[in-house]
Amino acid sequence: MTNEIMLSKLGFISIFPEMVSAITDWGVTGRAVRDGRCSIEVIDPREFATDKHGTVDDRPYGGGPGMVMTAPIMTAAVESAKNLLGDRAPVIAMSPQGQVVDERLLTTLLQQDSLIFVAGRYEGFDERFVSRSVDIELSVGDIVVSGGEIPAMLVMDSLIRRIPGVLGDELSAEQDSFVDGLLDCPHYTRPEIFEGEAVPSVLLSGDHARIADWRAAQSLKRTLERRPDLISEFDLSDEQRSLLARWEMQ
Ligand code: 9D3
Repeated sequence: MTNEIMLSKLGFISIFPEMVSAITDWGVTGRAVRDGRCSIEVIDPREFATDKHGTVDDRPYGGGPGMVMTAPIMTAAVESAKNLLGDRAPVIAMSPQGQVVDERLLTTLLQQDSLIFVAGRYEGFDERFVSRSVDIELSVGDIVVSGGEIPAMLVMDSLIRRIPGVLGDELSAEQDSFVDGLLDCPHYTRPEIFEGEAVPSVLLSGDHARIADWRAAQSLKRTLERRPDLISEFDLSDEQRSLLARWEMQ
């Protein structure tokens, strides 16, 4: 990112706060946290419950199945997160009713210095909490999961890996699928022949220009075949356009 402000502080509000270890303890995101490239404040709404059982939910007005996370408790949890992360930190509630996340949205979220993620359980949040305290509702797509924690951590993972310096030796985040709008090319490693199937010879040629061309063509071909919805003529280069035109003739 060439922007002035860069994301470095995250909040994670959840009644299952230990789930955040999936991010903080493993891999690229774990290293980012250990190296101080980002920090994660974890808040359990149960801390703000007023009864001895730590109740955070209640029965829905109008009846029906399931429970609803209460507005007073979720509001207190967000206030607490804002005390830790700053008043202007956008609040993102994970919800099946939200906007479906993509890299374009992540690019705008990366330009905030702090973000607060709210994960729900049960049927969801009291709508008055959503309308008063939530800036963005995010979904991870048309799939039903058991709560907002894994969706929130999916988005947090994707954000953290795009913080400058987080990806070291690994492929740069700029080259990743979807950031340039195309699927990745196929990859091969040893052995050179596996069950009679050889590695494409171009990859053994040592001709780096030809290899780069082959990979770019494979990316474009696979995207055309598997995810034509990702191809917008706007951001194709002249070379890509002529490759596409050639394939469309065949
Ligand atoms: C009965 C209707 N269901 C709503 C589609 C109930 C329901 C299912 C799953 C209520 C909450 C949930 C929990 N899901 C999330 O919190 C969630 C989610 C998801 O299920 N799919 C995609 N993105 C997300 S973000 C948060």
